[in-house]
Amino acid sequence: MTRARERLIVVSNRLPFVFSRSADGRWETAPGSGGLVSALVPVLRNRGGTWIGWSGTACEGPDLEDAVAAAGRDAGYELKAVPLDAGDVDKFYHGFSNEVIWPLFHDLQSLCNFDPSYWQAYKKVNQTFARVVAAEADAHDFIWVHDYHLMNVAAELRALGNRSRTAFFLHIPFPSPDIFFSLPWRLTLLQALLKYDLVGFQTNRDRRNFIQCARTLLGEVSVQGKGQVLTLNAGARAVRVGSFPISIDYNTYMKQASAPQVAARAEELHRLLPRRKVILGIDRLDYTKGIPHRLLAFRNTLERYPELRERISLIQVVVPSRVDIPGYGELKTRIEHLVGQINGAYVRPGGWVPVWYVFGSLSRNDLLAYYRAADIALITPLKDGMNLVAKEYCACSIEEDCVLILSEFAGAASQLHRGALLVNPHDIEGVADTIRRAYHMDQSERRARMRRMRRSIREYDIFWWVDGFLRAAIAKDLAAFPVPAGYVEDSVSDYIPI
Ligand code: GDG
Repeated sequence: MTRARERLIVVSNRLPFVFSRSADGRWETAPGSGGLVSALVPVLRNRGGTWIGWSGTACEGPDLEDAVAAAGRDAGYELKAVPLDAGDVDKFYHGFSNEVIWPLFHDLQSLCNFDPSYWQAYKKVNQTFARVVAAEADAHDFIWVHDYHLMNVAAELRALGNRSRTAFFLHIPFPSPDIFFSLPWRLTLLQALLKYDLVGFQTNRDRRNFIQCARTLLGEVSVQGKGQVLTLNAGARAVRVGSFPISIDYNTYMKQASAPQVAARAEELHRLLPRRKVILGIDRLDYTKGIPHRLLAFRNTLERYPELRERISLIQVVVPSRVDIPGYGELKTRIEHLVGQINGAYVRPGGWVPVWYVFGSLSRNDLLAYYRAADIALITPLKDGMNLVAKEYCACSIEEDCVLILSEFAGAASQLHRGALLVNPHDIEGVADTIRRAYHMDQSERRARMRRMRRSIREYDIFWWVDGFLRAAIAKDLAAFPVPAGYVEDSVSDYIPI
């Protein structure tokens, strides 16, 4: 049956819910976490459609299908689970996705494990996804595939004879040719990406890297256009390539952060930390987030600027993530060791504790309260596609009286460079000096900077992002997509304050 109206089919590695068996054998459903879920749930809730992804558990069965369908009914859009067995999950998810693509695309080549069996599993799982999508979609539907786990899906769909319009959005950075070329399957993967009708990146830098890789690997490539969306011609294929900086549901964050219970919790945090400025870091447990570097910078601040002792406290929230992947356990140990060292060296028994460390997920209310309570957000990833925490922090800073310290290597820097204090996360003393600068910044500068960032995030919110992406997929005239005001057009050197 063909539908008259194009339906939106979102495809991602995981469904936006986590399914687990309770002690009495029933399935329990909890909302998923992470940047992709935060960004897309409001979209499907608003527009309706279907979300296809893995349920997060290897035990499939009719009762799980019922639980998935019921979660979809409650959420207001359809959910469809892709069955994966434990072997698939191991080599595709833990292996190729998280031991090859994740480190490589974050410029951490030395952490890659290019095991050939990982690539085989990646191809097989992408094919499984494509089969589920092909069974669901007809030629009128619009298939929007997300992220680095599923770069081969369009190629597999085409091999199955599916002709729906397809688009891909990469939530993580795309590396420069020097880095990308170490991937043994670089040509196949690049050609697979070119099977999509539209490929979207977070920043112009990522898009430029992709175009340079295509030029070098394929030779005859030309690029037409100017602005946010370009056309890349490679042989007979014309593929749209765009930069679409992802954002947040600004109004909802702002409204929820204004709620009395959030304000009360934020005040309570301030009461617990009297007469000092609260510095906040919130990250998934991941080596790309630069948590140890940040702790070293905080320690350096206390060492070199003794007048700030007892005047600042760092709340570092680390959200458990990918705990089964080698290296993540060691990272946790390293972080906890550093926290222990700093607190051991500087704590005032019965009084000031320099680092408040939380390992766990915060409730939504607490997350908003932490954002509201923090005088300074210290967001210093070594590399990040965008970093939504930075945008959420600004949206929740209702009094506009706080400072964002942001890594130059977060995609968010290309939008927030005029309001945030940008830092190189590897430069421990530079970050320490910036913490001091943020501490002493006067109120009028704090307000002016925060207002500028909030205005930009309000204007370019998640609905702008979705709308722009979907329009770019269907628009005839790409000249209607100028680079948004305030965005850095091209290279990182345009906004690094050298
Ligand atoms: C990937 C890319 C890109 C965090 N702690 C808690 C919590 N969170 C939520 C935040 C935010 C999300 O998780 C994290 O998003 P990020 O963007 O910061 O990072 P990744 O998960 O690495 O996301 C990233 C993103 O995709 C979107 O494209 O920006 O670059 O790596 O929304 O609020 N939520 C709750 N409790 C917590 O403790 N409830």
